[in-house]
Amino acid sequence: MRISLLLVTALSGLAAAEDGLNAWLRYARISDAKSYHKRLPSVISTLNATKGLPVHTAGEELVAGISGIFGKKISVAKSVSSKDTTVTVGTVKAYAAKDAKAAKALPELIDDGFYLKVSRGNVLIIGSNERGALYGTFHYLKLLAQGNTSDFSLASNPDAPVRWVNQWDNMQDGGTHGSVERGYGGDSIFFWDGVIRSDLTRVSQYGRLLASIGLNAVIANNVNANASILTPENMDGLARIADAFRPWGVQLGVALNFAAPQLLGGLDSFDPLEPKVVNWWQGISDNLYKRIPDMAGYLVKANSEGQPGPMTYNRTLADGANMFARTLQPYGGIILFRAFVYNHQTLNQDRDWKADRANAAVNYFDGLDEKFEDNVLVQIKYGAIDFQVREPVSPLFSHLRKTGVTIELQITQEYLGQQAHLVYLAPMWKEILDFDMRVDNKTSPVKDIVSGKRFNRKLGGYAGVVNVGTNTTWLGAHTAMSNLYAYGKLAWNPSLKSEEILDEWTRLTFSSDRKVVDVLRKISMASWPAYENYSGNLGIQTLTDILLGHYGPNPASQDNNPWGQWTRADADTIGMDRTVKNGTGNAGQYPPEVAAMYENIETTPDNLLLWFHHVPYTQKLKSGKTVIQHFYDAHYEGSATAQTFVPLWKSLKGKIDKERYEHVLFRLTYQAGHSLVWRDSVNQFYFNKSGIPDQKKRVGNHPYRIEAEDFTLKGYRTYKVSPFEAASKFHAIVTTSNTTVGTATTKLNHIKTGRYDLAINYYDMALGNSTWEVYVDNSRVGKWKGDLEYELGRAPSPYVDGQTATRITFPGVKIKKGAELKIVGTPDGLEPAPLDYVSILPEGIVD
Ligand code: GCW
Repeated sequence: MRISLLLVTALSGLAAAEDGLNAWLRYARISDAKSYHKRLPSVISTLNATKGLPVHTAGEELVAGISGIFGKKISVAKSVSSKDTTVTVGTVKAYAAKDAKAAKALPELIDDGFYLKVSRGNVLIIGSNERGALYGTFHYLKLLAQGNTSDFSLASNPDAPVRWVNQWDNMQDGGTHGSVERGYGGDSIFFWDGVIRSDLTRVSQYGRLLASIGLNAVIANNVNANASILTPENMDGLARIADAFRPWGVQLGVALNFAAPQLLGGLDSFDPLEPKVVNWWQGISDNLYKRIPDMAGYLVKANSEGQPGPMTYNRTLADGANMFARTLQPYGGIILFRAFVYNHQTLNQDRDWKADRANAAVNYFDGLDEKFEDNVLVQIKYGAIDFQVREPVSPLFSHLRKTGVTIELQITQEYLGQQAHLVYLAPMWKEILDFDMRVDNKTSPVKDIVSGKRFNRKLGGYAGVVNVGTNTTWLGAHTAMSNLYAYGKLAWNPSLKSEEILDEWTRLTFSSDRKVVDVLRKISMASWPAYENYSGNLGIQTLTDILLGHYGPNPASQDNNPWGQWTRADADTIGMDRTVKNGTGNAGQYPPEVAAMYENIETTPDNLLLWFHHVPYTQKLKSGKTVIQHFYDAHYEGSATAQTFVPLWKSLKGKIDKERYEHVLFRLTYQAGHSLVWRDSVNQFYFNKSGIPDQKKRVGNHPYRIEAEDFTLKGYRTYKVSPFEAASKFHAIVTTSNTTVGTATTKLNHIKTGRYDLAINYYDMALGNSTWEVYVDNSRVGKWKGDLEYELGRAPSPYVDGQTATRITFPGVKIKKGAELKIVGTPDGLEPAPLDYVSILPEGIVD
């Protein structure tokens, strides 16, 4: 009963406003809908459907889809006459029971695969299992939503069996990083106040989205796991989550805290070789499977970033993983054991030129390949360190041959703009998946290692850290959902092209209008290269604040701490020497052909130069530019590209519903401004460090700017910003107290009378909502509030820094020569209405 109620709510959301809840499953009415009716089936026949299981769901989804898209009411029929045009959905087994001969003639299907045939209104959707039948149904509905009713047939099988989602949801808000660790779309849809939410409507809706892109399991709780997930009450709650997912063919898995036997079980040890510990875990698995017979398995982060693990007892990682694996074997479950193992406390960059976090995974896992149980998969982040804007593929992919692996991708944009910047990630993932590791000098693309093909392994696949939240947009921004869509699509078929995935997503999410599709493609395909250009190029990593929110620029934070995301930048040189010859030896962890490429500076691609080599700023790249000039140019180019997103999006006005048009416009405008913050911070930082001027004389030279500290100040005072590069000329102004209204005035004697874009750079901290007003000759041009912390889900910061620096622009303001420009800042809470500078920009100039 509960399940069917959930279904009804999930489906009845279809007619709701365009708030993003239905993402790409809107089933929006197509133009000329009636003209399709005769080519559509008139009844639905579900074979052997059981309420609460995917074939039954497929029937309901067909009803909702065909009615939404075409306004045609059809229903699931008990019996079907030969006169009816019918869409038949079921499993191979059910189909064979009806028509053994026809079932024999089906093409080969592996688990989760489906066969789909459309022939003049008669449609056959046969899944290898229930889930496959639902996947085939979604495939058919996606075609219908794009107006495609043509006859065709297709057999589709997944490239890999494991296509999981990891959510980093905490049991309790205020835990590590709030409700969802590195989540930018609101609170957890699963947990609140230490327990599983009573209303799991959003979980069911999430299951629907995941099923529609072929994803088959979810770990709902954070890998930094709270042992309390395993209390009897929470196990009951987990069973409710599993119930909400089951109609969609999505299985539930659980992230475990290695020390739970001690933390929760009251044992005096969590040593994986101690019988009482093993028994304790067996009891947990038994109890979970009693409640969730189809549970997918476990996810474990051990001995990493303060998490407990087997090494606490001098046991190997394999000892740890196998302990869980054995408790799962009676039930057919699997364990994903993370390779993200490193010590974040002992690495020392001054003491040891050879210390290198990038070496950790191979060092820890070497020698263990033969040791893992068959149901252990090692889960490896795509790069050797941590979800940076560009990393070489993790060398560990080439070391494990017997042990199955999953590749961990991050859909939530932790280091990549936190959904406040549009960054379409499929092109980056494709580069990773297509990268040829040349194991044994043979073709070895990462995608074939992951799927199991390259080393003949049965198990393998994908784990995507998604981190949706209660926001109706799921991820915090409508456009960020193209990344979730692409993740599912690539996990099913990594050979799809980034552009084709995107176009399909756009048509389903926004509109099939040619212009809409073109514009989103232009913006999206340019977005990762742009972000790389303005946030960290040449393989230096995302130069973000790694100690605080991982969001805005702060290059200095990379170095001189044990986190190991070092740049080793000094006055003359920059980059990590990872060669075998003279550095950390990391290049040597790759198979010989790849190792040779990275060892040699001549053959290392420019985009990874500083990942593998330590060079002078004057080192010449293959392009002929020096490293430092490339930095300057790339930051200007990247941020210039981000400026183009705004007019491109504006060209779609009227073609997108108002709600989503405004939402996206707001973010793209913000991104354009913040990309300038990135550009100027990173460029100022390296100019300051190297002392080498920009050949094009842009860095540190901004003729349209007036520094706030150069205004006449009343109630405002000059403030030295830290890190220095987060402010133009290193200074900002703040109100003299948090109750004093500040006024900053200046005379615009240097400009000609005309129309200007008035750009104001200020800081919006998470400590209050200051108000600013700007006047030209005492007439008010605008007023705004510092409330971005509510508008954008990105990590909040209480500082005047690169995270909070932002820009607002008032376009086309009429200003007379000699006019008085006045800004009034009213502090709020602890936010002192900070201002950095004003730019008076002639038309067409952005600076
Ligand atoms: O990227 C880092 C994140 C942590 C995360 C960790 C991991 C879940 O900053 O928030 O913890 O990686 O992947 O375990």
